[in-house]
Amino acid sequence: MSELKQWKRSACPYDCPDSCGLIMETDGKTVFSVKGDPDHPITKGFICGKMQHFEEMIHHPDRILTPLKRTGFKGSGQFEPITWAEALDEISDRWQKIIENYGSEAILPYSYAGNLHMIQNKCGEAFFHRLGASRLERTICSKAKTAGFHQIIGNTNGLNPNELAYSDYIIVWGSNVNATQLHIHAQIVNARKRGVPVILIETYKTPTAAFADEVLLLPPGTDSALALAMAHVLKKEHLINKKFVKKHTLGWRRFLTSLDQYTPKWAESITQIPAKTIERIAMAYGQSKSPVIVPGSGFSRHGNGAMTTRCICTLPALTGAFFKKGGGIAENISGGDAFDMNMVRRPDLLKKETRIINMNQIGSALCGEAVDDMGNCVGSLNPPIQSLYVYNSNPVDVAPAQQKIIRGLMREDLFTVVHERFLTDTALYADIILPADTCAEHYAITTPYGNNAVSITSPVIKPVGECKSNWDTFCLLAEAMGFDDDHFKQSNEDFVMAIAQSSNPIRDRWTKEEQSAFLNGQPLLLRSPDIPVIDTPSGKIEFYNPNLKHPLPAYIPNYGGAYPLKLVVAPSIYTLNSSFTERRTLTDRRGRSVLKLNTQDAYARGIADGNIIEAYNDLAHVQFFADVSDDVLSGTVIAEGVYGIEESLTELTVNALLSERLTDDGRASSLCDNTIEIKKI
Ligand SMILES: Nc1nc2c(c(=O)[nH]1)N[C@H]1C(S)=C(S)[C@@H](COP(=O)(O)OP(=O)(O)OC[C@H]3O[C@@H](n4cnc5c(=O)[nH]c(N)nc54)[C@H](O)[C@@H]3O)O[C@H]1N2
Ligand SMILES: Nc1nc2c(c(=O)[nH]1)N[C@H]1C(S)=C(S)[C@@H](COP(=O)(O)OP(=O)(O)OC[C@H]3O[C@@H](n4cnc5c(=O)[nH]c(N)nc54)[C@H](O)[C@@H]3O)O[C@H]1N2
Ligand code: SF4
Ligand SMILES: [Mo]
Repeated sequence: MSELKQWKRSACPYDCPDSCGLIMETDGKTVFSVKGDPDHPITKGFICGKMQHFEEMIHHPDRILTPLKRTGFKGSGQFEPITWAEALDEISDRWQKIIENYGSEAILPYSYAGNLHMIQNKCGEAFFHRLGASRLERTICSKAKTAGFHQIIGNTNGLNPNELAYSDYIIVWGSNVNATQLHIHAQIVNARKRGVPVILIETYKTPTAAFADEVLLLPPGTDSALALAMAHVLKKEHLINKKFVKKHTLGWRRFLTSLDQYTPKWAESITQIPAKTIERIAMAYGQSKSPVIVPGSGFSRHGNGAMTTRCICTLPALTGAFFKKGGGIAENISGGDAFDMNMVRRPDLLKKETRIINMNQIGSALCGEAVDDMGNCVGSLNPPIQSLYVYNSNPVDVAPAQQKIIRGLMREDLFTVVHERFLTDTALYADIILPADTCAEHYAITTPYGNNAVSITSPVIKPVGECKSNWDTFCLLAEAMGFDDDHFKQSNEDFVMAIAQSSNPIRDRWTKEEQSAFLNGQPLLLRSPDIPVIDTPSGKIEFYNPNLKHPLPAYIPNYGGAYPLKLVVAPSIYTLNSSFTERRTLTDRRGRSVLKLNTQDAYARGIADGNIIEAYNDLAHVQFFADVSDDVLSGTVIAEGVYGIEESLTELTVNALLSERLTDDGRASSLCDNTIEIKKI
């Protein structure tokens, strides 16, 4: 029996900084419509186009509703339904045999951020620690940016989107906020109405360019030259906040001395931005009271990504903008610190240090190769990976070196399990598929990475078909493997409440009323101090750091490569990585898979707008449609959006052209630092 229709709270589970609060109209069985939660302090009733019809995803006819077993060859997409009991038996039997023959490190989990909610995102780590499996280094996204922050400002908190209401100068540094940081974007639109200048620093004219007063395009990977030249101008024009620098930073004298070499003229030769423009922007930044930088992650997905982040951070450090209301960096704020993540991750269940495989090098790993940080083969993996368990991710479409990943997944001796909602390009290679649920079907804790509004949510409908959450699935797998730990015997609801009720100094700052409202499902902002606490080992911003390879922020070129065009991958406003591709209304609006290239580069190769072109490098040959314009600088090529193999012209997507090289620090992906050549076909 269905209940009467009513609106219930939920929270967006996607890998997006905002983690919006949602309300869903439901009768307990069906979700009829989805809106932004008007009482959520950041969402304020406003969500992106992707989530406005989330009910279409929940009740999509292509959703996987039962466990499936492969019947055809790997990749054929032929499966038959089986029961959960059969699936669990098969998985536990195969794993027991693999453990006997190769040891437990022959099993590898692969997950990222399909579901960002705290328990559903991290609960697999506890299970695989207990199993003694190889560990996955989860660094595909922005760990080089985190490492760069650590090198200079540590864990110092940044701004919430709402605080941009006090900013008087905004630099959006390599973020397509219009697509990826919706509530910051809304604040930027408001700020412009107040007359606040908005500067965008990008590799191409993204949709956000339409919302900026000035767009500075530079070749990918050159931002640190721009940042250092801006710092040079701040010094030359006496725009450094001496009081702040003396009191709150370390090594400022050495850093200021090093700036002499980084003149705007020098930076012009690297960034193609005229020296006069660099001077003007730096002065406007330095003369503002509360300038804010809104950084994206694209610039950090380069061989010099951590260093670039560090160089950008020098600007609010020199001006003292960090301590100004609405000033500093709109980043480094999250709800994560308010909970004990180890209650979910359970590092204590790891009985001995197990092998670590970097997720950006999954292709090599599946092909049995041990590789170094530059992705070069240095030997064989021992033991080889005999089983891969994928959840919350779609590596065939999102990870680099796509051809290698597919080759690895084709191995007859590899036992692959994929826990998914749809038959993704990765699930096609599974031996067993387990059906995954959605945020409407389970309990969750929301800990955003772009603001600090946290919430707990309950299911609004019963699970669709036989779908199960990640938590419930890992509990069943634990039982099938004979683990008797109480941890895996908690219900999803009890686990959420145990975490939500555990004491934590950040949540303890709430009043008693706030604490009980939170436990009753009210999304609430955490209280952060008015002035951020500089959270580095010295308690100061560290311009000089003798423990690093480069003790001072410096210009280090990115990796580049042998081919003439620099390839950047960027997000699409209509989809989110490979998620949302089941929704035809969104993919139709996104259109076909194109490479954006400059008019001169196209002309030199006899390419016209709309032509089919082949992009190639040492890794692969991939075809696209050409999108020719001056929105991109000559020498740069852009691939927006993650496309599926079915939508591609050559059974490969742009990820086949991306290398497995890791960044300078943070061991992150260098997805935006690859080179290609293009020809018309
Ligand atoms: N609609 C939508 N929303 C999303 C996503 C999505 O795919 N679609 N992805 C989600 C995820 S996983 C993440 S991590 C966040 C990311 O969101 P943000 O961290 O805000 O970053 P992006 O918008 O991905 O920024 C990438 C931008 O960096 C630029 N870029 C690349 N290299 C350089 C460089 O060297 N210098 C400069 N200045 N710019 C460079 C690219 O042109 C691109 O526009 O967004 C999330 N939200
Ligand atoms: N070409 C290109 N490549 C990219 C990027 C790009 O912009 N361009 N972006 C990069 C970035 S920044 C990132 S973070 C990565 C993201 O890589 P991923 O985190 O792998 O992101 P998605 O492609 O969204 O895949 C998530 C999958 O998880 C599934 N899923 C969702 N919820 C659940 C759940 O509760 N349980 C289970 N078991 N599964 C669930 C979804 O159906 C989906 O197939 O991609 C990277 N790769
Ligand atoms: S994808 Fe991002 S902007 Fe859209 S509803 Fe989810 S959290 Fe909000
Ligand atoms: Mo990401």
